[in-house]
Amino acid sequence: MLIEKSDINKHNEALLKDHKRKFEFLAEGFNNTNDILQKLIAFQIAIPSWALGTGGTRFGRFSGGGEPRSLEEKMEDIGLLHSLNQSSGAISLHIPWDIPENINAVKALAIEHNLRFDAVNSNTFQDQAGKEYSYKFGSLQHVNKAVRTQAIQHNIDVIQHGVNLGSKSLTVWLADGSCFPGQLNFRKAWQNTFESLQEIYAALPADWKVFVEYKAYEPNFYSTTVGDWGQSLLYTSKLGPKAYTLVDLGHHLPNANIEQIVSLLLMEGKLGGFHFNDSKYGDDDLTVGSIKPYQLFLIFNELIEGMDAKGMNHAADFGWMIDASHNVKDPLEDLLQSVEAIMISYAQALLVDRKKLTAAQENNDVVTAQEILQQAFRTDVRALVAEARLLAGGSLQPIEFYRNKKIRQKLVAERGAKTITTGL
Ligand SMILES: [Mn+2]
Repeated sequence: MLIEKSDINKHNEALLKDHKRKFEFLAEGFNNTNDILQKLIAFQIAIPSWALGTGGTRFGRFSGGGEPRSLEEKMEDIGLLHSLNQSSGAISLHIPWDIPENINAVKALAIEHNLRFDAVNSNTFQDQAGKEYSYKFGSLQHVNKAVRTQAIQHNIDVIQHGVNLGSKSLTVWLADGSCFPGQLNFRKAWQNTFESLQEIYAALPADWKVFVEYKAYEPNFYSTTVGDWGQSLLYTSKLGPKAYTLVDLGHHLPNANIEQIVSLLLMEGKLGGFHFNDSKYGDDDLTVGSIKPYQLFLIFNELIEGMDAKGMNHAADFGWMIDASHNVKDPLEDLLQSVEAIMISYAQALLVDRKKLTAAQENNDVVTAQEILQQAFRTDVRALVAEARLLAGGSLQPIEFYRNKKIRQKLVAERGAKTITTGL
């Protein structure tokens, strides 16, 4: 469904006076407002193709209706989000759930919706139709070389799909691990996984990256073969310069200091990308910023500090992606909330007075250091983020627009109430 620009303008007009009042009040407090606005406009977050339908849990799935039935409809949904917030101009594909049937048509659709293809994701956590071997006991780590070969080939196929679309990176998340002590020889599992990753690495085009994602537990509950950032860093360091670690916020043990992990990976030049979500207990895949907004701000604070120290481009040098699942919310509304939360944290982190913070750190002035961070975090930057959206041609209030225009109802009418998103 294409959103008419004139509808967005009309919607914005009614909100403009109130918005301008809030924005001007806020902007008075900064001397680099334009610089911040330009950075916000440039910052794009990839939407994963698997987050557009209702995810559900192992206990059940409650469809919201009107869910996309094909890759093309998923792209239309992301195009819809992007036209509203102007910050969702990328898609991260999951293979084999989203294998394009007609490459040229899919590429044309991406251009129509102003989307680029971010990392492509392989899947060796499920058995695939028509494939000889099962991944029940792992894929790249498997004790049987034939299983490993099948999984390696799948990843190479995924790279080829990505090349066809113009993607530049592959994300490998492995469910590999063990559920019980004694099940696995850790050393052999590590070696098998490493050798498999080496073969995948060798198939990467020159200008590609591979992201090795880690996860503490689930679906395996005793050990995971890429279980934490240290293990991922070990793989990516040994693989070579095209290999990077990917941080998924939900993939840590409780209370892990993710901002410190991010800072050190960045320092080592091994941070490649992000999967944003939020969690209370584990890999909950909740709306970004819904549970721990301060943590998200602290992560962005380290990201900006580290990227600026290296002269990196905030928007272009990492893969910024959402990885979430929606059980009770409309997925599109949830994604609008997530993108907004990311932009708010990014904007707040841009407000941190770096010079003063460095001085406070050098003087061991703990109180001032904390005050500086909290000054930025407690600034309500929503009008700043909205102004960036407005300048880019988006909606001042995306969720309000979405509801006023009854977009979900229209999608249900178009696609049906009982649709199930491919892959879910
Ligand atoms: Mn992830």
